[in-house]
Order: sequence, then structure tokens, then C-alpha cells
Amino acid sequence: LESQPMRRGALIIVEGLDRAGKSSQCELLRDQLLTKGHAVEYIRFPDRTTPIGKLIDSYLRNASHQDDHSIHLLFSANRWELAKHIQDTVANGTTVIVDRYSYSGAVYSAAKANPTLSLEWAWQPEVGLPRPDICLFLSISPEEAAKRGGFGAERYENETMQSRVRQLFGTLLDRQRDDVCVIDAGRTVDEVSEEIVDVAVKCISRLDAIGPLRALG
Ligand code: FDM
Ligand code: MG
Repeated sequence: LESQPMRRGALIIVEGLDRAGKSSQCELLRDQLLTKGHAVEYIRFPDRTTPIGKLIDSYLRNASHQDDHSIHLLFSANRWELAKHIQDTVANGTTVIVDRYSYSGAVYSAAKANPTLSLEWAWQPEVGLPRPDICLFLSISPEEAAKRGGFGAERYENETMQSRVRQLFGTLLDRQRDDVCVIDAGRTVDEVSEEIVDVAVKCISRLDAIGPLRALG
């Protein structure tokens, strides 16, 4: 028997507005891929457990204040501190599912409409991070989002921010369109999950053609 070279895992990002169902869909995807025999790790950003993550958590709970640029760079640093782990995990054959990533990072910060914090400025610290093999964007209408219940108490969970975020996601995802797959998340949990699993499995089967993990540009 010839030994097969180790096949790498996929980097799969799940993005979307609040209440699009990201976390539930990430968990379902993880469980489905595990059932199919794939090695899988699920992580989410912000990772509130690291020292940087604790600063972010305090900011999001409105327990502390930060300059807009400063908190933006902390969100980015929170990804950079896990970048090596993501690269190593993927290289070792494990598929990594990530709940929010650079797209949320750039869009939520730019949505503050701070004159010195453009979408372009906000994207720069993300350049060089592990690039997703696929970014699944869970899309829901404002009407459907409203049906799913009121806002929570965290920063950004208000109508003004959400509508700006929605618009900026449109702009950014169009720029990064080679990596993005838009999923209609206004359907039932099972319908959405079925499509996500299908896209993820196809992505994993294309990895040989993609080659090694790439970097965001
Ligand atoms: N968020 C998330 C950012 O502002 N920048 C980032 O880089 C990331 C990853 O943090 F409002 C925002 C998006 C959201 C908040 O995310 C917390 P969760 O997924 O709701 O915990
Ligand atoms: Mg939230």
C-alpha cells in the first residue's frame, strides 16, 4: 500500500448579521461533518477567552470605552493571535469552522461612520490572515430578523448599526466575491443547514485544486 499524502482541512467562515442563525448553523455543520467522518474544530470570533478577548468582551457589554480605531485593531489582533493555530489545525487535516471573521471585523467598525475609519482602512489589518476556502454569508431580510425577536443588550444591537452593517456587508462581500457564497437564511433551520452542508462538502472535495491555505489580500 502506498501511503497517501495528508490532505489538509478546509477553512470555512460563516458570516451574517445578528440573528441570521450563524451559531446554530455552525454547530449543525460541525455535527454533520463529524458524522461524515471529517475532523472538525469550531471557533468563533471574538474569542472572548484570551487577554485581548476579555478587553473586547468588556467593550461589547458596554462595561468599558475604547477609541473606535483601537477596538478595531484589538478585534483584528484577536484573529492574529489565533492565526497560527488555524494554519496548523488545517494543515493537520482538520476542517475549521469559524463563526464571524474579518468581514464582520471590517463592516462593524466601518458602520460607525467615523470619518477616519473607512471600510478600506478597516480591511488593512486583515491582509495576510488565513483566507477562507469559502465564506458562507447567511442572508436575512430586516423583516425576518425582526420576527426573530428583539435586540440584545450588547453594543451594536440596534437598528441604526444593523442597517449600516447590512449595507456595508453588501459592498465588502462584492469585493471579496470569489470567496463568498450567499445563503438564504430566511428558510427553516433544516433547509438552511442542508444547503450549508452541501456547499461545505463540495468545498472540502475541491481542496486539492485550491492547494495550500491562502492569505487574505
Ligand atoms: N464584531 C465581531 C466586531 O465588531 N468586530 C469583529 O471583528 C468581530 C469578529 O462583535 F456585534 C462584533 C459583531 C457583534 C459583536 O459578536 C459580537 P457575536 O457573534 O454576537 O458574539
Ligand atoms: Mg451578538
